[in-house]
Parts: sequence; C-alpha cells; structure tokens
Amino acid sequence: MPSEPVFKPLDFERLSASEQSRRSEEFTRRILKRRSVRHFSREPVPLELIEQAIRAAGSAPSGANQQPWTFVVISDPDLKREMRMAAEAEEKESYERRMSQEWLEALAPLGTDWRKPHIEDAPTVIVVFRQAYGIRTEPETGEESRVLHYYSEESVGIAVGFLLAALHIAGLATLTHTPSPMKFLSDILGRPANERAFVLMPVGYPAEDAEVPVISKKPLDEIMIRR
Ligand code: IYR
Repeated sequence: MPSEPVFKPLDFERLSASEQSRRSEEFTRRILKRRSVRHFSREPVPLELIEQAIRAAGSAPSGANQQPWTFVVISDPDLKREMRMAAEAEEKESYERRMSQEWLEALAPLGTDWRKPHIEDAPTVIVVFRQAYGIRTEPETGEESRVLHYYSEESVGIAVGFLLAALHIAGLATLTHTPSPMKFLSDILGRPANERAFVLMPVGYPAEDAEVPVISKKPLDEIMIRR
C-alpha cells in the first residue's frame, strides 16, 4: 500500500538581502580554502566533530529520501593499517599496469602515486558506502527482499559533498580517495552485499609541513553560462 504524504509548514528563515550577501560571501570565502590534503598529523580528532559532520551529510537530499548511505568511521590503528596495505596493493597495480598513459598524465600535476601513508597517519578514516539496494525484512516470516534504490550514485555524491564541506567548516582536513577496485573495503569492514564502497576519506589535521600542489580552479566565467 503506497503511503499518503503528510505535509507541514516549511521552516524557512527569510534573510535580509545584506545578511544573504554576508553569509554567501563568508561560505564561499571559507570553502575556497579547502584543499585535498595528503599529509596528515597523527593528532586525534574529537569524535563529536565527526558525528556532527555525518549528521550534516545524512541530511542531504536523496532519491525518494531513501538515504542510501552508510558512513563507517575508523580510528582503530590495526584496521587503518589493513586498509592502507590493501589500498596500496590495488593502487600499485593500477599505477603500474591498469591506468592508461593519458590518465597518468592527467594526474601528473597532482603528484599522486600508489603510496597511501595518509590512510594510516590520519587519526580517522571515513569510508562511505552506497547502498545499491535496501533490504526489507518481512515482520511475520523474517523473509528478506530487496528494495530498489533510486539515484543512489547521485544521492551519495551529494551527501559526500555535504560531508566534505561540513568537515572543512569544522576546521578539519580531508582527502577523497577512491582506490580501484574498492571491494577490499567491504571485506575488511565487514559490510553486507548491498553496500558498495563509494569513497575512502582520511580526516584529521594537516601535518606541520603539509604541502599541496599548485593548481587552480576554473573562474566563474568558464563554468557558468547565462541564458
Ligand atoms: N585512485 C588513485 C588515482 C587517482 C585518480 C584520480 I581521477 C585522482 O584525481 C587522484 C588519484 C589514487 O587515489 O591515487
């Protein structure tokens, strides 16, 4: 039986024009400072900051509001080590054999390679899983069936965007790392068959001597078109 929608008044704060400008400029000024960090300090991060950011991420819009995501927060050093070893094994194979010359050339300005010490150095690693489908358990019989999930890739992508922004605003550094293939993360973290690793995100404070590649972002007139 499809359930009927239940509505309530929207909770929306209409801001003055000056407050709109102030907030919008402040957000842009802050988010423009975000950089992908590959050199992490081992200083721990308060769990509350991680929880708060995941709360924000979990508020993202999703297809049919199915919220097809699981955020696995790892601070156990043995698990981080295991993930690093497995990621490096896949990445070594990728960099040395699987990636095309064109791909390697595209990455050259970033200075990345198969070594992933940040997976161990960062005090916290968040692995975001996409639930390709849901699982419904029949209350009477305990029988399990699959629930189709709509737009799960897009939904998780949006949630990860929220997560990156929330962690940055909380004064934390992040990296989006997508070792390929990522199946080893399901095995190490014991995730069920309906969940697919989407991104591995080291989170923490940058190392004192952290460096980032000199790159630039496209200006507004290259990315926005008005009609
Ligand atoms: N997954 C590899 C390679 C890599 C691919 C892209 I596209 C990047 O923007 C960065 C890296 C790695 O994480 O090193």
